[in-house]
Amino acid sequence: MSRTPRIVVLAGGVGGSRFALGVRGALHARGIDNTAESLTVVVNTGDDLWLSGVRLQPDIDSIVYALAGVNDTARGWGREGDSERVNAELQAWGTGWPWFTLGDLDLGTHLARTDWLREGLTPTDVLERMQRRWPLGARLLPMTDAEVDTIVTVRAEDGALTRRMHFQEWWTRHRATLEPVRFDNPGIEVATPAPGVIAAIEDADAVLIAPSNPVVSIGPILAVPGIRDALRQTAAPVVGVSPIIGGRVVRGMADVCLAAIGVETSAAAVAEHYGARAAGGVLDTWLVGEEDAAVAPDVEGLGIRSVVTPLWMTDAETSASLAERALSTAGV
Ligand code: FO1
Repeated sequence: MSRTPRIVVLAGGVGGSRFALGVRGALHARGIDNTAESLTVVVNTGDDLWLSGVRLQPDIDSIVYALAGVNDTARGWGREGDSERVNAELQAWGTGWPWFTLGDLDLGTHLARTDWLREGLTPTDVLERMQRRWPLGARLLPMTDAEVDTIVTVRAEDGALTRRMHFQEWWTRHRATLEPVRFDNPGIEVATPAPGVIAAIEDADAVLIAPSNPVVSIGPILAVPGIRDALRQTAAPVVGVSPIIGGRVVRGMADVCLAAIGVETSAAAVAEHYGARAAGGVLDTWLVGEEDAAVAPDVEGLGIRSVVTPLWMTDAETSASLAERALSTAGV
């Protein structure tokens, strides 16, 4: 391909940021300098929440901080070298959640975002402003400008399905130990894709689905009306990367989420969940780990091309190699 390729990545938090870094690295390695013109990342906003009067967008912030090189790599969220003085004061006032930490630098982001939202800017405008401070080498778009925060229904001890809580409470307070029965994004059925999302998918040379949580990260993106149809209709190949390696989740608690929707924790089962584009799903190709080579024929049996390749993203180099494999698999 002689002109700069147009790549769209659908992404959630940690897996999404590592993969986005990898794609940016792979494009750099190909001699593409202005990767922001080449790479669009459509980010999950289902993890978003209001807390202590500010709007948090955890997946957006994880990807912004990672691409800006200011993320806390050990913890996997928030800013590197952050302090927690304001958080301690908020706790003393009894606001916020005692199990949820808002770092001082991170709070600066939430305050700026909330200020801009109050001025009338949309989440897309806010994200565009954030990218003026830190050139990220990618164009980031929220999946939608609507507030569609994920609500988890858990099985109460007496078996009744009565307890509902915000995803972040289930995830960070309960560490996904309460059995989830369903995940909902109230209002998503009437949400619209953020400006630029559909055009990016339509005009793409390749669409890549990051190895993010299929249920609570990629799930909400695909649930925004119009996005699934755009993926089905684009001329670009759609290549997904398995978040399951060796039959296990790489990080997070995706296995619990998958079980709740009746999907086994295996590379083949997640491929089946996304489905073959030829059969009304969203995938043309599925990258599976070498550890999962045995399930490759099952994936092929679903009508999805299966490519066995190393999937571990342990550093910038391995992330870029994986991204390069996804790009070359897509014929880009
Ligand atoms: N995760 C935690 O496990 N504990 C926290 O206190 C916490 C705070 C936090 C604050 C801002 C932010 O953007 C993310 C934060 N996370 C925290 C991560 C987040 O809960 C999840 O890991 C993601 O939403 C899942 O992708």
